[in-house]
Amino acid sequence: MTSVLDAPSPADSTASPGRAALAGVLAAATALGVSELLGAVRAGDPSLITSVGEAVIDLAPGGVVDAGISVFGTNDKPALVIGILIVAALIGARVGRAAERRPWVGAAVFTAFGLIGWLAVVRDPLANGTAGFVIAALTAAIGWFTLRWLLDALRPSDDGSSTAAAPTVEYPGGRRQFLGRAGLAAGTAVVAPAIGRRLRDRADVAASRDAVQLATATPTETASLDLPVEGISPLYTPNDDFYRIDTALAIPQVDPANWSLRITGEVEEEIEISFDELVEMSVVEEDVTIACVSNEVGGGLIGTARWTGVPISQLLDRARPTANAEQLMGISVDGFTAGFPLELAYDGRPALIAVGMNGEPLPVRHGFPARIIVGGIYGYVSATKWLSSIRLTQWDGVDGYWIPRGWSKEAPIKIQSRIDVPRRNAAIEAGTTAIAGVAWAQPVGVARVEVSIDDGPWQEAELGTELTGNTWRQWMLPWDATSGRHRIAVRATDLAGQVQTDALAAPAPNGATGHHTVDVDVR
Ligand SMILES: Nc1nc2c(c(=O)[nH]1)N[C@H]1C(S)=C(S)[C@@H](COP(=O)(O)O)O[C@H]1N2
Ligand SMILES: [Mo]
Repeated sequence: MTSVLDAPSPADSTASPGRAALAGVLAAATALGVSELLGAVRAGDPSLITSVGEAVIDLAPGGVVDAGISVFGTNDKPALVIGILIVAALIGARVGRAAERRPWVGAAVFTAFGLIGWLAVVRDPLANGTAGFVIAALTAAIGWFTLRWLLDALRPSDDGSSTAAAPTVEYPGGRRQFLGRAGLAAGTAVVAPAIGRRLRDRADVAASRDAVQLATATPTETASLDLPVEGISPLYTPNDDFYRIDTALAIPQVDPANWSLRITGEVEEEIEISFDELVEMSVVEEDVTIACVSNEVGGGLIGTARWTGVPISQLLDRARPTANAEQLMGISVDGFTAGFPLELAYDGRPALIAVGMNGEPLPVRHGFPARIIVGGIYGYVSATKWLSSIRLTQWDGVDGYWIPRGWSKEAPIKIQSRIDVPRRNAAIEAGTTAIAGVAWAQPVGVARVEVSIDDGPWQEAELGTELTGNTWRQWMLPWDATSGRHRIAVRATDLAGQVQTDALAAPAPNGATGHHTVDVDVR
C-alpha cells in the first residue's frame, strides 16, 4: 500500500531528498517552538505540546501509561514530551519530501497538526480553548510557511543551466541560501521556546507560596532506633526527596488569591472556603506515610511527612452530607479525581485537607495550595493534589480517574517492609553489620519485623518507636556477616496479627505483595 507520502516524487531526482526532509523537520520544529512562545505570552494560555501530552496520558489505555511509568519511572514526563517531539520530527521529514512536489501535502499535514493541538487544548480542563484555537492556527500557518520558504530555496533556479543535465543538481546560490534559511529556522526553533519558558516562569506561584504563614513548625527528626543506622530512610522524608506521581505534564500553578475550595454534591449546604480561611483553620498536624499503588516491592514511591491541615470531617460538619452521600471525591484544578468511602473521613484515621508538609506550605509539585491526605489508602484513591473541590456522591457509578483504567475502586495500602541497608549487590566486609529499613501497615501499625538470611529462620528485628499506626516504622537487625553471597529477606506483621504474604503480586490492580529480598557479597 502506498500513500501520498510514499509515492515516488519526481523532485527526488532533482533536489536532495535529504535536504527536503530536513526542511520538513525544521518546519515542524519551528512551528512547535513558536507555539511554545505564543502560549506563554499571556499568563494562563495553553502550551500545545503540554495539552497534547496530557491528552495522550488521558486517552492511552491504563496499561500503556503504567508501562510508561515502569519503563521511565519518574522520568515518564520528559520521556513523553521527547516522544511527541520525535514523532513530530519523523512526520516532518516525510512531509518535507512529499511537499516538494505536492505543496498541498504540507498544507494538509500542518492543518492536521494544528487541529490535533486545538482538540487537545479543548479537552484540557486547565486550558483556554479560544486562545488554543488562535495558537494552533498560527502554529499550523507558521509550519506551512516555513516549509514552503525552505523548499523554495531548494528549487532549481530558472536560468535553465542546472535542470536536466546533472543528477545531483548544484544551483548557483541555492545551497547557500538553503543553509542560511535552515539556520534561521533552527535558531527560531531553539530560541522561541526558551523565551517562552522565561515568560512562563513569571506565572510561577513560588512567591505566593513563600508568603504563606503556617502556625506550625518543621518536625524534628527523632531517633527512633537505639542505634542510628547509616543509610536507613529517615522517619520524615525531606520534601525535596519525596516521590512525585501525577498525570500533570506541567505542574499546575494555582494562585491562592484566586483559589477557593468548594464542597458540593450530596450535601445540605454547598460551602466555599478561601485559602486564607483554610490556613487559619489549619491547626491539626498528622504524621502520615503516603504510598503509591504503583510502588514495586522494595520501591521508593512512598514517603512520610508531617501534614498540617484541617480535618475533612470539620468541613463536612458545615456542609452536612445527605443520607445519599457514600463517596468523597476530590477534584483537582487539572481534572484529576480520586474517591474513597465517606466513612473513612470519620473513622478516626487522619483525613485532612492539607496545606502544609513538614512545616512548610505544600511544595507546588505536591499540590499547593491544598491537597487531601488520608491514612491507610493509596494515593490514587485519596491524595488529590491542587485540590479544587470535594464532591460527595453515591458509591456506584461514580469513579475516580484511575478506576476505569483498571485499578481497584477500594485500595487499602498493603502491609510491606523494605530493606534500606545493605543495598542490593552491595559489597560489604565480613563482621557485624546492620540490616535495616522501614515497614508499614497503615492504619493499624507494625507489630513485628523479621529477617531471614539465606532462607534461614525468621529472626526478629529491633523496632524503632512508632510515630503512629499511619506511619512507617524503622527496624534494624545486627548481622554477623560471613564471606560469600547472601540473600536477605524481610517481612512485617501488623498489630492485628496479619503477617505480610510472600505471594508475589504486581502493583496492578491494587498494590504489590511479596517479600523484599536483597542479595549482597560479603568479602
Ligand atoms: N491532581 C492530582 N493529584 C494526585 C495525582 C494526580 O495525578 N493528579 N496522583 C495521585 C497519586 S497516584 C499519588 S500516589 C499521590 C502522590 O503524591 P505526591 O506526588 O505528593 O507524592 O498523588 C495523588 N494525587
Ligand atoms: Mo499513585
